Amino acid sequence: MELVFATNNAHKLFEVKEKLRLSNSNVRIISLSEIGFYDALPETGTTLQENALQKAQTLYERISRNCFADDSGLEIEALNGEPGVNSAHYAGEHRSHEDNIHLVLSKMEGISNRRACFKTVIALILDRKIHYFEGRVDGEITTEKHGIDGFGYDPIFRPVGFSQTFAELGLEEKNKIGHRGRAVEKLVSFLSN
Ligand code: ITT
Repeated sequence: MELVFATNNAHKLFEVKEKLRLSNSNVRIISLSEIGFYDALPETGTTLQENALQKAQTLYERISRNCFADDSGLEIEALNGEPGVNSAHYAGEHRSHEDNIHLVLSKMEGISNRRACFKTVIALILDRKIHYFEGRVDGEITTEKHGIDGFGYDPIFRPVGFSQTFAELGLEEKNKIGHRGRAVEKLVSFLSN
């Protein structure tokens, strides 16, 4: 089965492809560049679910093919759930991972409650019907960056039960326990039933 992935984030695309490869799934992911779709995918909703649906629906309306989108965010308890749905442009519209990390670390300076979680919502449009799949991983925000793998906030997020950040653990481990990996597992199990 072929599904177009409505994302402009190359890291997400790679993560999901790897997860499907290791799950021996028969789902083949088609990227936006493979179908020559270069337009922006708006995400103006106030929740991950709204944004995931908005991205998937924008694409579906244009190409009429089965597709899905992923909207993800980091929620930090001591910052009342920030950056949350604003994770991509927390430090401004220029969407710099470096600046976002810097802003989180400076807001967290001197705060001892460092609990946080990553959440993913996948919206799948299959034969015109909408389905949602969610994934979550709990952890904590480190006091400085560690590691070079991954993207976004990975260098400052240490999942519960590990002494390394996602950026140190690497993709295979992140995909086993992470928010996106868990949501993709649910998607795969839905599609195989
Ligand atoms: P698309 O909407 O094109 O898929 P995006 O980068 O805008 O790509 P999101 O809105 O879902 O994707 O993600 C918001 C931001 O949250 C993202 O830019 C990262 O900064 C952060 N983020 C999401 N997933 C992450 C992950 O697995 N690890 C670290 N940071 C992540």
